[in-house]
Amino acid sequence: SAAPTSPPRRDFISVTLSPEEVVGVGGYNNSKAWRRRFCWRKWKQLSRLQRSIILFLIAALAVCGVISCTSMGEPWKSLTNKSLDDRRTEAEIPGLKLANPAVLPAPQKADANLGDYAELSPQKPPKLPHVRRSPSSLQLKPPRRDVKLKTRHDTSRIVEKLVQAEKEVKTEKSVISWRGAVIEPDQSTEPPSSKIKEPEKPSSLEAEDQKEPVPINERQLAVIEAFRHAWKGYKEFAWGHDELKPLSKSYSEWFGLGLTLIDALDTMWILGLKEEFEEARKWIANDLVFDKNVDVNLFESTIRILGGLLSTYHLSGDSLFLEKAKDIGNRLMPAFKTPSKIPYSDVNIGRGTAHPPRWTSDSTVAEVTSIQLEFRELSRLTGDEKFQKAVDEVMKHVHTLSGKKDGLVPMFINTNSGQFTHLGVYTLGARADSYYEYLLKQWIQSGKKENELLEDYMRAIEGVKKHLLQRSQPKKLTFVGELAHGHFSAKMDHLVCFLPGTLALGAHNGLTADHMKLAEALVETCYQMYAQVATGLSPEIVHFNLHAQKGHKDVEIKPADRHNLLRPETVESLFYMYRFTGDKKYQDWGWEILQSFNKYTRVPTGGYTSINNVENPSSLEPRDKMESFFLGETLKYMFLLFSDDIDLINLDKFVFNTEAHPLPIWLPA
Ligand code: DMJ
Repeated sequence: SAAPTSPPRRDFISVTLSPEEVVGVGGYNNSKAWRRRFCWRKWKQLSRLQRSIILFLIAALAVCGVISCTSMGEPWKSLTNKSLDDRRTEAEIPGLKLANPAVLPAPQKADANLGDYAELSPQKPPKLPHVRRSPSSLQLKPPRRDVKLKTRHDTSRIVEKLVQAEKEVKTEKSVISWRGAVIEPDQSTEPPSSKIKEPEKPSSLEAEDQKEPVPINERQLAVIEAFRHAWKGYKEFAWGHDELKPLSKSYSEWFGLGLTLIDALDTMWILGLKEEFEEARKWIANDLVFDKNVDVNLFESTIRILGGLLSTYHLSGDSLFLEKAKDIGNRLMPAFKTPSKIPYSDVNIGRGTAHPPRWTSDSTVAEVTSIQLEFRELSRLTGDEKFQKAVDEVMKHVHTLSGKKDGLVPMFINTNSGQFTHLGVYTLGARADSYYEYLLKQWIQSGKKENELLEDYMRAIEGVKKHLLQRSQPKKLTFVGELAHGHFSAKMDHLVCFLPGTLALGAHNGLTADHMKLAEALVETCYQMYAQVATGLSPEIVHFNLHAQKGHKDVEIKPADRHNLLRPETVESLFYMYRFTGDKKYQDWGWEILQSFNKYTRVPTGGYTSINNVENPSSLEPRDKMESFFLGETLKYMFLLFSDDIDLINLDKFVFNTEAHPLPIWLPA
């Protein structure tokens, strides 16, 4: 206020300053004496009560000041300590600090909705009686900036560092095994939780290699030679591109993402091809870019690229591959933004947009139900639940859908309505095949607790037996045909030959023994699809004879189906059968097939080619294309089939995705 009167003596504070007292005649009077006098005069004018109140307020302010100074000091203190700690960690374990935090985000709290998944998946917070886990600050991977393929010797140096670090916190050591194939049962990794916890270590870092390596045999050497020959062509004429065209000595692009190179990474690791692996790794580090305006197929890029990167991360322990896996995983997520949450078939990974094929709003059933192993593993590794949530939702939805026939699913599903479409056609071949495979494999991946998956799998196999199983003439080969609107067709895709391997895997995991019997019968049929053909190579599709006719074999081939794309399914099943039975005939059958590939599909200047006519050895009509799965799957399964080392990708510790990329089985809670 500015009242010029003398202050009233009342019991409230009123400080009155006249302008003259503040600004003296002739301007602002700044002398100290004047100011002191002025203050003293004003103080005297106050009542005793007013003076006491002012003194009390000053005292109170002083006390508050002291208190707040003390508490503000704490954050400053901890901030300073933290940065000191950081510097110390870097100095003591050089490079180690960077590997994990740069790649793996801090674990996140689960969304409340994930509670819904408790029944579906074993998502209780894990008890870890035998997981040897160091504190998260020490869950460090070795630096991989200039990674080299590890020999046991190379490995041991990295391991020493880890062991040293872990010893300090009194935990037991982790050992990376050469080829990463060995994980002791009590060291395999644990399942995801609805509360997705801390990010996971790669399997290789938890492995303990205690055995002498099993020497590589002649047949395995032949596979290595075949791989090198294929790689030579790819390297020379298609390096960094999707597929080799070995005859025209050029390449073809599908997604423009170096598909063959990525698909082949873990094969090189398993085959022990150090140099090749290292140069491929360099390409991934320097040239693989996902920020591209390109449409990719969700399923194909998941099983080949995401799957390939994840398994290579597990085998090598190299965080580069996890980083890339995370990148592509995130870029694929827009596919799930549909009215039904059934994903679209295609995603533009640069723009972050997704769409169905131009002619329909349907997706393929096998495609939307065969991306789960990879996305679930990505969630487990990163601690980010969104990947698992998206794919689990698809499975839960498909589980409840009507339109199945005794567990057999139609081939299409609509992304708007979420309903099956084109009802009435049932096959275990193209567009449905890996739905069945992933039912079993997801159940195995998560520790055999997701009962809905198992139920769907068991029901489906009963459906196969009831509706699709027949025997051919004259050899009485058991085969899986198709059902179209009530009519049985004796047609079987080569793709169906994944089934014996899957059945055997189920039996190995405790399912009924007659699945194994069926597997034995079917794998023989698949072998006959090669053996009964002039080139010793199976066509893409066969028709079986249901009635004996003079001069006719069991297998008939239509002109449009005579091609062979170097597919893996039969060799894959032979591998499972040999692993579980030890019967050498499976190795011998695989050996015959390898020789046929070498005889009819090998291109002298490097690479192998698909052919159009398996029936005419003198007119093979090469298609001039080497599919990425020849290196990713076919040769890998060959090598594993010929191996007598059950720890070379131990099937109790790893589950193969549908592109032959091994992912760890999660440790039961
Ligand atoms: C691969 O991409 C996968 O095995 C897929 O499941 C089916 N087709 C090819 C191999 O034939």
